[in-house]
This record gives sequence, C-alpha cells and structure tokens, in this order.
Amino acid sequence: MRVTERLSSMAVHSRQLRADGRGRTDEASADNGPSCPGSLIVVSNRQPYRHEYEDEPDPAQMSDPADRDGDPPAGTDGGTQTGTQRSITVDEPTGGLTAGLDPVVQATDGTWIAWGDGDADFAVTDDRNCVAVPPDEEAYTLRRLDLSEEAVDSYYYGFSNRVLWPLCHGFPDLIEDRTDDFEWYRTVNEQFADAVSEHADDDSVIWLQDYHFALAPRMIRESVPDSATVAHFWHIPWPTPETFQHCPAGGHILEGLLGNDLLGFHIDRYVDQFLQCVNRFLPSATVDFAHRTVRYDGRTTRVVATPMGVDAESYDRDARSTDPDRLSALFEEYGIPENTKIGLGLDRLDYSKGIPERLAALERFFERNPDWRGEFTFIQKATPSRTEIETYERYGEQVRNEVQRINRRFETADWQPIVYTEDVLPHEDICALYRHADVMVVSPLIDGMNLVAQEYVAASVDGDSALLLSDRTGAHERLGSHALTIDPTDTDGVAAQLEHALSLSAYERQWRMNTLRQRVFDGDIESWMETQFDWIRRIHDGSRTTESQSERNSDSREPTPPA
Ligand code: GDG
Repeated sequence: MRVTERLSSMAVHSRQLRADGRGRTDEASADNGPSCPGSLIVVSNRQPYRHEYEDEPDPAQMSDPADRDGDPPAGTDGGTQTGTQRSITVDEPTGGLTAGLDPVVQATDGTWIAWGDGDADFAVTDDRNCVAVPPDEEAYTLRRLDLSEEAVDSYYYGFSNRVLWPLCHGFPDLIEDRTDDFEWYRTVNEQFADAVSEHADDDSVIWLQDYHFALAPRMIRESVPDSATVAHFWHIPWPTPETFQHCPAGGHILEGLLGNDLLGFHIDRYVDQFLQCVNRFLPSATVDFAHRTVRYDGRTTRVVATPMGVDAESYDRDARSTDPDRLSALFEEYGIPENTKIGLGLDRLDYSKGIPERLAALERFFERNPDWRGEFTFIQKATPSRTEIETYERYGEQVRNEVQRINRRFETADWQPIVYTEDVLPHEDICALYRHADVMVVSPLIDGMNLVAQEYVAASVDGDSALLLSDRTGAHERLGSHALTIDPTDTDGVAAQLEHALSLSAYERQWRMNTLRQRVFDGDIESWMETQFDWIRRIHDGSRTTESQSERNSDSREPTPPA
C-alpha cells in the first residue's frame, strides 16, 4: 500500500471574488481548509484509489504445505500458482489533484465517480459498484464505472486524447478523427452522467474534472434537481476560434460545457478564448465578455480563471527531509560524477512538453560552452504516456534518439551530458532531485498550467537554484517575473538563459527563488480549492434562494449572479 499524502493545514489567504471572474475577495473563509457547500460529488477519469491483485509467496505453503485447507485466507482470493497467494493491494493518491481533493471529499462524506481501471477494482465493490474509501477509514463512497476495452480505446485513447488534447494544445494537424470515437465519448459521458444522477440530491454540488467530460455537464444538468450545482474545471488550455474550428462535433462540445453553472480554466487567456469560441460557433448563445457569463438555453454559465497550485507545504517538508544517502545512491546509479552542477527536466513524454526543443538547446549550450563539459549534467526524467497512440510512440523514439546522439557527441569516459530515465520515481526521489538541481528547465510548447515548475520551486528550500520557464505555460503568469523566461522554440535563447542561470550570483538566485516561493505558497492547491468552492458557494446559495423564490412565484428560474 502506498503512503497517502494529505493536505496539511495552511494559513487562510485573503480572497477576492469579482463579478468579472478575475480575482478573489478579502472575505474570510473557513479556517480549517477548503470546505465545499452542499454534498460534493467529484467526477474524474482517474480514480483516487485503485485495487490491484498481487501475487505473494504463500507462507503457509512454504512452511508446512500439509496445513493447507484449500480455502483462501481472509482478504485473498486464493493462489494463482503453486507457492503463491493472491492478495489485493490499494494504490492511494500520491500527488496533484487527487491527493488534494481526497481529504475534502472525506470531510464532506461525499462521493467520487471515476473509471475503475484496477484489475481488482470490482472484486471489492458492492452491487452498485461502490466501495467505501480510504480503506481503513471508509469516509466516502467511490463509485466505479466498469468501462469495456472498446469504450476506453475510443473515449480515452480516441476522442479525449486523439482529438481534444491536440486540439486544445493547438496541434490541429495531430487530430485523428476515427469513426465511432465521438459516439463512444458520448456514451461514456452518458454513463458518468447516469451515475451522477443516481447519487445526486437537491443539495448536491457536482464537480467535474477535465476534458474527458465535455458532454456530461448538460446531461447531468437535465437529470439532477435544479437546486444542485454543476461545476467543471478544464485543466488544459482552451484554443483560439481559428483552432477550435477544426474540432469534430465542436458545437456539441460547447453545448455540453454550457450545461455547467460554473466553468473554470487556469488563466484569463483560456477564458477569453472559450468565450470567443462560444460567440462564434454558437450564435444562439449570449456572451457577456465583461462579466464572463454565457446565457444559453435558458441558463447561465459563469466562466472563471482560477490558476491551480501544488501542495507546496508537503514538497517543502519532503525536500527538507531528503536522505543524502538516497541522493548519492541515485547519482551513483545514474553515473553522475560528484560535484557537477545539475540541470533537471521532468515531464510526461508528451509532444506538448517541448522535450526535443530542450535537447536542442542543451546541445547548443555544450557547443558554445566547452568548459561546462564534464561540469554540468542534465537529468531528463520522462514518463511514458498514452503509448497506445502512435504519435506518442514516435515522440518517445525521437526523444530517445536525440538523447543518444547528443550524448555520443559530447560524452567522455566518465561523464554523460544527459542522463535520461523513464523510470517512475517515488515521490521522495522527485523531491530530492528538485532540491538538489541547480537549474530546472520547463520548456513546454504549450501547457495549461504546469505543476512541475511549481513543485520545483516549493522544494527549492535552499533558495539557491534557478527556474527556466516557457512563456507558453499557464504557470508563467504566476512565476514569469522571477523565473528566467524562455521561448522554447528559440534554441539560442534557451541556451543563453541556461548560461545565464549557471552564472547568476548567489544573491540573485536567492531573491528570485524566494519571490517564486512566496507566489507558489500563496497560490497553493488549498488556496485554489478554496477559490473554486467560494465560486461554487455563491452559485449554489444563489440557486437555492432562487429555487425557493421560484417555488413561491411559480416563475421561471433566473440564476442569481455572484456579487
Ligand atoms: C495536466 C496539464 C496542468 C511526473 N513523473 C513522476 C511524477 N510526476 C508528476 C509530477 C507532477 C505531475 O506528474 C505532472 O503534472 P503537470 O502539471 O506537469 O503535467 P500534466 O500531467 O500534463 O497535467 C497541466 C495539470 O494537468 C493540472 O491541472 O498543470 O498543464 O497538462 O505532479 O510531479 N511523480 C512521481 N514520479 C514520477 O516519476 N511521483
């Protein structure tokens, strides 16, 4: 069982919620972490807990086979082969959104609806596909959806990741519009919407996560009580109308999303581009750009920008408790000579992350700076992702080939310029690398937010490192003024910023990093959730007031806008 990271309590930040959706108020909120109004139902593709079978040596058999009674011990499902027994283990949330939301759903005794992708998931659920989690505390209900292989291939690897992902990241040429993918996307969205309506009541707050559920909000809106609130956070960019026009079924996507009462993006630009798309492609909708609302089909959707943060306190804490022996072991394993300066890149192997461009800049850096050969090592940790999709497979090959080529060009008997690993590293190792790296290069061609940049800052507890950050990430809005800004496609420019980072005075590194740390702590994940819930609260309370008024007046429902 993996260790669960929990949100620790943080000081409450002042907040400003403005009518135009651009900021937060200084109104005090709850002092004990984020709290959601109503009863919370979270909907996400990935689940917070996954049950898996694990084969272990059977101690009974190994010690005295004659003792066996043929029945599997409690908590196991019997042996799979001689000398082994099968038990069920649980993976728990270890980072990001799931770890952040888990304690909130626990506190509200809520429900979480997600795809059950663990091989033992349905061995532990009841006849409604529900299981109480966390395993020992049973604080809330996890409702799992059992998706067929065909459904996953079309809904997840198809419309979600072959259409919406490239579209929203501005790569329309990479869209693969395969037959049936959209229909499966609709079917799976319907399955999620049906599950929501089984759990929803008139005080429910339904909070959907990400681009896997563009159609579900309207379906949910039509099946849950009017007083329930439907909210959605879109974690990836929203494209310009020029790009969005390439979206197959684009009208359905917009209509689906306008089933939400609240729709959140990371930054203002994505909000504006969404409103422009609605204005252009859904003529019957009324867009109020100043107040960031859309009136469509008798309802109002408020669109807000709330940049997501990380659990800064836990990255800070875990970086401080880094075990020096563990770091030395890691460096030995990677063959990194002692006392070289370290650069770090950490990304999913995704064409949006700008890894080949980063490698080209590293090559340019070593060309221009022969003195740094043998003195600077770049660790590139890349996590393979969506390898079922050929574009990703090819991208991985391209990255691996480039690393090999650059290493051959510059390597010496005891040094490699780039240490490349695709291993999934434990959280402690990630924190140790973050803390130890002298410079981190975050160079996406486009990225909704980018959590890695913020994690690096939170873990840079010694304050003596530097962040190179692409101006095409959402995170650049928060960190751009004190990071070293890069245009990821400008090979010379990135190489020059790397030289600059390695030659910064200790004083400049400290003041830059300390300011970045302030920003990351001020806008951490807890603060993000509080802001989301403040918006939801305004809408939820407004709709409940209006509901009782409309019951009295038998009038049609008009949502009350937040102040
Ligand atoms: C999407 C949007 C937006 C990576 N390798 C390991 C590991 N990781 C963790 C990192 C980080 C996460 O994965 C990656 O998060 P990012 O934000 O960088 O990127 P996406 O996965 O593309 O996320 C993005 C995000 O959603 C949230 O809204 O910021 O823009 O694309 O947390 O630490 N963690 C561990 N071992 C690894 O090997 N433990």
